[in-house]
Amino acid sequence: MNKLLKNPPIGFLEDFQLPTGKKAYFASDFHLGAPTLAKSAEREKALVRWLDQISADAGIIFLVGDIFDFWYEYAWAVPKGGVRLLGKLAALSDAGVPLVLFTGNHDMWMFGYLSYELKAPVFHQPITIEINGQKIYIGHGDGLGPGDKTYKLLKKWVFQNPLAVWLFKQMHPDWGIGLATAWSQHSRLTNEKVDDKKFLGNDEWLWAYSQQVEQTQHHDFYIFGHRHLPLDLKVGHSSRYINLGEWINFRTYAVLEGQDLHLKAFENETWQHVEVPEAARV
Ligand SMILES: [Mn+2]
Repeated sequence: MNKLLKNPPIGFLEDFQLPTGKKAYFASDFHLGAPTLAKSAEREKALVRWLDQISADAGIIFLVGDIFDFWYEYAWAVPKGGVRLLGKLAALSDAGVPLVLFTGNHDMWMFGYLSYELKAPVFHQPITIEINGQKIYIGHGDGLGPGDKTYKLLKKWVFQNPLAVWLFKQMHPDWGIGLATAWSQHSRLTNEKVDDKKFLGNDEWLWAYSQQVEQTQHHDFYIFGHRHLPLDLKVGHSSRYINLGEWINFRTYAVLEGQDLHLKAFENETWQHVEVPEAARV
């Protein structure tokens, strides 16, 4: 396991208090840079409008992975793009809004630069936090739950392998970023359609994972990205699994107001919850 990819200490989140009247916001899977620069630019501007809107009452903002379709930090270089989003996040951070970042399977190679610029912790694995008395388990979600053996092996032996990460770093950034971008864009994102996205019932692996964690340790909410399908499902007696969806089609996010968490969509009137059977409903 690459030491650089280990979680930092939980820091200020340990005893974080949301100021009265403020809310906690959660969003993931922006995939900036994909599938084309033009489409990404449109999405990035929507993200800036969203951040402008929520800045009125945001007490903390969680960005839960796959912010970039590809991200890798060299010693002196980072990929082009994302400057509007990063500028907006930096401004929010400078104005005193706490930011918390998670890496996803597309942008796991964050080694301190964004953490420094945005004054935000960057987590590589899920964490447990408590806000407004609600215990929340939160992470991107890649490599968790049953199945996806190929990815789990790749993550362990290639993506997070210290030698592989070091070898990649030896490549000139034009080659490294070029190669990785091509690889990333050949993945599912470019081809996926909203219609293909159906609730998989008991095969929803992050739902299964949430139920498994809940058996040993109670959390009020399980919040993940990665699935690209906005879901709000019952876990155990009183807990919920929220999937944050994505910003290519849905522009969904979650907001914690008081003790309740809601899934919402930004500038997307036609969005509705994914149809799930009665038993899974919250
Ligand atoms: Mn994703």
